[in-house]
Amino acid sequence: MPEHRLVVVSNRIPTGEAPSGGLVVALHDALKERGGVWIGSSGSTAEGATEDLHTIAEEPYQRLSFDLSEQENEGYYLGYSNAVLWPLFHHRTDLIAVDTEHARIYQEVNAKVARMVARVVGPDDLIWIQDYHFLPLASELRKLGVDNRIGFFLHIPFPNSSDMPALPERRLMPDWLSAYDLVGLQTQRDVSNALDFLLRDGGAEILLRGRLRLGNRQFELRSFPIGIDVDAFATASTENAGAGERLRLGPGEKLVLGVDRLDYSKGIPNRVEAFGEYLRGRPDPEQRATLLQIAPPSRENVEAYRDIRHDLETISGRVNGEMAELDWTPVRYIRRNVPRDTLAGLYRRADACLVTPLADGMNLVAKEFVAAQDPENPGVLILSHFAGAAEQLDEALMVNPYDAVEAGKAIQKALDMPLHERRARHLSLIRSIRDYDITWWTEAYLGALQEAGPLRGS
Ligand code: ADQ
Repeated sequence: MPEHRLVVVSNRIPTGEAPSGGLVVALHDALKERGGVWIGSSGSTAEGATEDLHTIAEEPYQRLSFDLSEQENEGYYLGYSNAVLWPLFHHRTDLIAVDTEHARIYQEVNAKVARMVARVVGPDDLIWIQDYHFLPLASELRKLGVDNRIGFFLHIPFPNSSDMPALPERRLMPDWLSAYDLVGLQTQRDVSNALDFLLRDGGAEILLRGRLRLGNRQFELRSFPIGIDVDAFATASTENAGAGERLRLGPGEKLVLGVDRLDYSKGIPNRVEAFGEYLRGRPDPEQRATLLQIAPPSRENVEAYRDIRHDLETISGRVNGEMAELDWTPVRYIRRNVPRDTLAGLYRRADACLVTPLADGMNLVAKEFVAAQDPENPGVLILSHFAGAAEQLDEALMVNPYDAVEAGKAIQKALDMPLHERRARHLSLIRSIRDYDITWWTEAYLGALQEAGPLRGS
């Protein structure tokens, strides 16, 4: 089958020379190999933003950016994407800020981006739309007569049917989704939530093998758990194995690590609470452990994000006030980005990693931690049932992040775990992340998109 040119659309486009970060690197590799175009917002707002696309790079593939106006950014990005869709899709319907004006602007920006994308695509291009910012993009492209193969990948969970009624625009969702040829989700749980919604409320019917029909459209719904570049992370971790020395931990002191964007879905305050439980309950009060939580703020213009920061600072202060000694601060909290190489070295030094989201599409930190371990002396992954990664990584210590006592016991168990058990668990985890790495993800997805129906001209 001929390779079709790839057109990727994502909310933000990487602007640097050498893109970093799992998803960005994966898409970069796929585009580099096939040639193609990546379209996304520049991240800067311009007054009265036009529909011009700016060329950021031509080689090894084209990168095109567009600007949004202040008002578009407010309505489409902060308002609808991050204060309606994000909380809804992460089971936080209490945080949804419904605003009809924001919903209107979200649709309008999708229509505008569709016009820009339509100008760029050729008849045989494969179009791959990323994430919840662009749910209606294919339906807008179809209105413009674009009949190319169009795929969508949702990086965050698909809401269950008890949360969906909180979305005023839910009746539009079946048309948004069915305008794609392939809707990719992270997990089986997401597929079953999406099927439940589309069959019960959306009027869709099942054909064969994940294929659905809605009106005169046929489309596919499947899970493609996203992975990481395992070798790149493993190499970075050995090359930066000294990163942990800068922490100046005491002799025998254990390191427990948390790495997340500061987001209420990640369960960071619950985790500090669990660490406090562990400290209070540890059988040997002489045993010292430090929780290093790296959590750079994100989306600070959205109110719920300011609240989570306040919660985290309060609880960290409380645990430290209660437990710290003159020469030991049990919770260290860093509110900035750490270079990826340093991060890889810290993962390797850590005795345990706490990945305890309350809801998460996949969670790449869990996979990065596993990739960074020394197989001879690996650390232990403590993983929430609510991370998408839990479907694959069942040899992690699984916890309920709402139960601080249980999670505290899991920390104790991780720090006491004998070497043979750590090795056996690590071996199973690393096999799983190698089998489903980032190259598998891009190839499996694009292969399925290419086969999702006959392409014109092929
Ligand atoms: P995120 O919610 O951003 O992604 P995650 O999958 O954990 O969550 O990815 C975060 C990335 O940022 C990781 O590569 C991590 O190393 C990096 N990172 C986090 N904190 C950092 C710090 N302080 N300094 C440097 N790097 C840091 C969304 C979904 C996830 C899904 C991904 C990919 O919410 O569920 O796994 O997309 O599909």
